[in-house]
Amino acid sequence: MSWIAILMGSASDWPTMQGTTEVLERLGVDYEVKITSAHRTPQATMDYVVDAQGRGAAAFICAAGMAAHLAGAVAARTIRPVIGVPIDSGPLSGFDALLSTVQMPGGIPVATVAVGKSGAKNAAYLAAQILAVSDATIAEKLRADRHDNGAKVQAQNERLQNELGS
Ligand code: RP5
Repeated sequence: MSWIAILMGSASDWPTMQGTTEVLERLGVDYEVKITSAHRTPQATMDYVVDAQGRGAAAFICAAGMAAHLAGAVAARTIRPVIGVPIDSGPLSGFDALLSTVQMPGGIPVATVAVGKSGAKNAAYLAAQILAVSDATIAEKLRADRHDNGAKVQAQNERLQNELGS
């Protein structure tokens, strides 16, 4: 069974990254989540990447704030897809983490999602979409989720039109 490895640089990233685990659970995707830092625990981070890859992790989601090098460091060590979530911690509100995560040199990609909570959710959707290429059950859950999202917007519009009396 394929699963997703989620890494984050600090416990302070967890409130944001709970958005990732909530989506993965809804979509029936297995995952592990670990606090490990490119700067503060570099060897443990590399050891975990090798171990997780050996145990079948299909993709890595890496969240970090400030000088966010976690996703890039992981991408340097694996050819599994790496998704980077820039966290809006620190005085620059995530702009620093966005640039640190997205500006990878050619050949070592990090699929970088939006800063903060939306990015945390989309990292889960993107990981699920990667698994859905070869997993029909996850593909069906993704289709149902898209349908529900559309239905919510339509319901919002109907309520607005009723309020406006149109
Ligand atoms: C990054 O520095 C972490 O990913 C976190 O977003 C930020 C601040 O870390 P803490 O000082 O809260 O541990 O490495």
